[in-house]
Amino acid sequence: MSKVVTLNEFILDRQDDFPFATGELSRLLNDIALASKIVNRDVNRAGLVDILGAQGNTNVQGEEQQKLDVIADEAFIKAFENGGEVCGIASEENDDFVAFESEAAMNGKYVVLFDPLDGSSNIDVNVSIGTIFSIYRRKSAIGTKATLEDMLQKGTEQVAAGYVIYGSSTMLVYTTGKGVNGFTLDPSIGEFCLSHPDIKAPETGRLYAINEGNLNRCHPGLKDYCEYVRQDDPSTGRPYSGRYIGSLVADVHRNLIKGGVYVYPSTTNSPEGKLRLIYECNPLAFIIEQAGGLATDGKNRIMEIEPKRLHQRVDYYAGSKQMVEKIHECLRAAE
Ligand code: P6P
Repeated sequence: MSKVVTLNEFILDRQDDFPFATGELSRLLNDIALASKIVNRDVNRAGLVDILGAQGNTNVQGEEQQKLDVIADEAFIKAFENGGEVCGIASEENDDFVAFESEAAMNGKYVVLFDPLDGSSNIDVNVSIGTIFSIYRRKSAIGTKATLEDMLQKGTEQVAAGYVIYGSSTMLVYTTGKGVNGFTLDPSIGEFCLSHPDIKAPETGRLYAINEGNLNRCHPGLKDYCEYVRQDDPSTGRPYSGRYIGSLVADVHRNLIKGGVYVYPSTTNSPEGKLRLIYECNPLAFIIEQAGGLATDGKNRIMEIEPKRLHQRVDYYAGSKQMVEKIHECLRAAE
């Protein structure tokens, strides 16, 4: 039986991956892992304790805040504020960014942008949900309060990114720009253990994740793509399959492992798209590109988009390289 490598051991072994880092990024990744274990515990108890059902508030997106959303948001903010590596955060659940005010935090080198619990509408029906995080070096001076400019950096500036999927098992998947590695939580020891080293997304696949209910309200090229996947894959003679979980992290994770594509286009209802650039699309794009896939807005790399607003939304086409390229072909042909 091969040696169990815990996340902590892996991060320490890979310390040299972070040039000039003196351990802060390692400690920050461990803080995220700890907060994920706390959220995992609450997600697993959701059906038992009175934390199901809406908190009664609505978040900045106008979505009813589930109690677990709020619990997860608070758990991660507390971990970042107390960890001493982070000077400020921006959360998909909060209207504005937060610049921490303690002296220790203001000396933090990093900012974290995150979606504490994506897919939360699935909580009540026990479908996998996820946390998504993105880590940047601050641009403002050490010792000062974090600024909006710290939060609005291009995805190419990320120093690390990842997600936690609370599913049949709980996994933490992250990259620091040196490949993608996945860790599965072993509840018997409370440790994330290396289970998916060096994840590479298959160049192509048979699974496509799109809400076909939007087809009459989005780019006509997507109708052509959905017509294309109704035929067998010409290169294998095998049929495609639609797999849309309605939980971004779960769809993206499956496509990374098995090959596939996830699409959320802008529609007449959501002219800018639904998914948020800095909390969801950029961190997942970093992971997907590091695993050999593509993540675009239908034309350009997601990570090249200059963010203008915290809650900016974008069109999102992400997953196996050849499948994203095929969609680009359909979009161009229909223009
Ligand atoms: P729709 C969840 O709210 C989410 O942001 C993603 O996790 C998911 O892929 C998408 O929205 C589902 O949206 O409009 O198809 O229900």
